[in-house]
Amino acid sequence: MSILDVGFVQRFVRMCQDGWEQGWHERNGGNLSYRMRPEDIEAAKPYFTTPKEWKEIGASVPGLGGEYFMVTGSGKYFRNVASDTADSVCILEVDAAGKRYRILWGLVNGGKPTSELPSHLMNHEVKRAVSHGAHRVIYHAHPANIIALTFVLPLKDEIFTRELWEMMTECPVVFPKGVGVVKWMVPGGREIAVATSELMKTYDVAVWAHHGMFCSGEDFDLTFGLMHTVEKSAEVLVKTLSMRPDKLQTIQPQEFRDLAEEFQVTLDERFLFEK
Ligand code: 2HA
Ligand code: ZN
Repeated sequence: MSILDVGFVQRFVRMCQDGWEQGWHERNGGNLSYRMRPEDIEAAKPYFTTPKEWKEIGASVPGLGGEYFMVTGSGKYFRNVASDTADSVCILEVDAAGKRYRILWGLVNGGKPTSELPSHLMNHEVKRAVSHGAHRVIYHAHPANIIALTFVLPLKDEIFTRELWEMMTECPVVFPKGVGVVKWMVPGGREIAVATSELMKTYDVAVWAHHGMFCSGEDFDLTFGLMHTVEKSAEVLVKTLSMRPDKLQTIQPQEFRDLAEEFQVTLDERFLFEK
């Protein structure tokens, strides 16, 4: 047995590999974090090394005091996570106040957790609260089609949500709450973390203009599937806009309402405006 045989570690590694194979993680692009369950901590504990020193998170997350996370490393490549897991990712513990962290396993050749740690942890704090503990995965990637759309669509939640919903019938069922959009900001800092976590109170998806996307979910499959669905829809929109700037036909507001009733999801009327 090694820590690489533990279930959550295998699912974490597989998700990194899946994202790499989608082409969403050029070079060191993107990052992934997982809030560990008590049974994950128990299973991983025998492999923990001597804790590293406590470091500042760069954000305050009191709602995550004492929680453990597996996260990708800053500057590490998703491409290498499967072949060199212990070099590429780490397990960290957040202190009781939610201000500092320390590494308990991984990043064996040195390094730090993801440069987007403030965004990840602030998103986890919000999602843990609003989902009553259900959400555990925060995923950041650089999918090309959603990024392309941030150059041609107004950076408004209503516009992005409606356009993405129209492109594939399953979309309103997969992300009924819609998507939020963050204007261009310097990545890695507190400001973009605050803006993103504000959107995460409402949405499970935040688009970062000219950069990429953040998704939140209960487990690895749901969170990867969410990123995959939004990006697929964005791809259809890019293809459609490339063929002709206006749609000849599309799904209508009343048809969305019919869909919502059949699939028992609630769609905010904010997104069902008449055009
Ligand atoms: O390089 O994606 O946003 C990691 C990132 C920063
Ligand atoms: Zn990024």
